[in-house]
Amino acid sequence: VDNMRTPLLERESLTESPLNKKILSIMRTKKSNLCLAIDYTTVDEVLQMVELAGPFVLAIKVHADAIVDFSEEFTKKLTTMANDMDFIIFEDRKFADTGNTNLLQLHGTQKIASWADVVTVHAVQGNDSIAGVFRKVIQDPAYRLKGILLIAQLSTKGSLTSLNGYTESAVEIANDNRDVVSGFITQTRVSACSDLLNWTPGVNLDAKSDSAGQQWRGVDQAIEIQQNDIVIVGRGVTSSSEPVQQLKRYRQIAWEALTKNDTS
Ligand code: BMP
Repeated sequence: VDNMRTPLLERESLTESPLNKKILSIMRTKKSNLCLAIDYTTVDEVLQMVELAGPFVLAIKVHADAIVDFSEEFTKKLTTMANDMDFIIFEDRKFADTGNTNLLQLHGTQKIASWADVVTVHAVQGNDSIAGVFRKVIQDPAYRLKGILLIAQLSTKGSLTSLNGYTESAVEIANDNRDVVSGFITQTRVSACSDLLNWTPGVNLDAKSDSAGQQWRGVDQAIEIQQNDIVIVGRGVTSSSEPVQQLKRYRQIAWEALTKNDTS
């Protein structure tokens, strides 16, 4: 397999995106290309896991709307922990509406723009509902939000992102808005462009699927064969009785896979 990835150090100096510079720098410092998806439903459980995971991860991904006692207090604690433990806060909101509604939701009850570094956005709504709205927020120093990840491919069985042309159109939106789009959520690397990061969910070393459409594969497949940069792992860690052991395991395997041919 040809390595489509530029060495990390080179990418860090090449990228014009402050968010990607930060991500690549954290990756190299912590030797981690692991993002932990914490899909717990209470603030206490989420924060306890963040405390354990902080040292091992590049990013913590949450679904704010799945946390039943979500509050501003929670986001204050999370941002403090992110600053102290040097990780990126990733809210997996998957915005998918008109530009005006996206904006309302960014500033709505959860005030996502104020505490998340990066959010996911579906490509389905088209360029004009994405670019202007997110650019406006990202360029405003009053907000923490610094970039978006476009959903190029979903990991779920039967996902419509595999329909002809969908993924390619998502990549086109990213290429046209490089100051806003920091990368993709995808299964297979979708862009050779060195400053668009390819994040991949659907990774589990011990299971192949759940009973609700998720499809998992191993790190070799995700990083070496499919050439992604960052693995997103959820239940492989969060459902384990020994999460720290699993965090160390995923981090090591994913980092070795990423840096195998990296001489930087
Ligand atoms: P798990 O490894 O427990 O299945 O968690 C995967 C996480 O990644 C979930 O939070 C899910 O919402 C997210 N995700 C995914 O699984 N597939 C995608 O294509 C996109 C996602 O954001």
